[in-house]
Amino acid sequence: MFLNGPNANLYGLDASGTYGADSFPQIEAACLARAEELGFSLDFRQSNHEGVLIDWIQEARQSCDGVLINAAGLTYTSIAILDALLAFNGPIIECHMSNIWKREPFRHHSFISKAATGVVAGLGLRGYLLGLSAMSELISESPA
Ligand code: DHK
Repeated sequence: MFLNGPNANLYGLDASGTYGADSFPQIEAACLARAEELGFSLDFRQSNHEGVLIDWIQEARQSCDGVLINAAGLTYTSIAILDALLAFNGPIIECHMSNIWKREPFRHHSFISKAATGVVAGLGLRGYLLGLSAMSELISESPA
């Protein structure tokens, strides 16, 4: 499962270019294509609502081998998302399109990193695709 948080649906529409030129549907299509190449099924979702993201992380406990998550602005505020991720038993990759440590200080501390197996940031869509490749390897290395 690949979860995207608030405002991720606006990627590509931001005049500053912080999140790259690709639109959210293009990012989704590229991720689904990469997952197909890697040979696993991908459930790619976006919500602007914290509780919905938490429900989806809980759902992943039953149905998914791994979780990739860009919690967007909730990265810096949501202990509830951290707790949901801590209850997930499998690899978790935290993704950010931008290099959050190069940005404003309030983006420098992620609450959810404590639950993450690894973090990819600053590489735009390329980072999402790298995250999928890493997830494929982590899942195949996990004990059955
Ligand atoms: C996305 C957001 O929407 C921001 O709130 C985060 C993250 C960074 C990203 O780089 O993908 O600060």
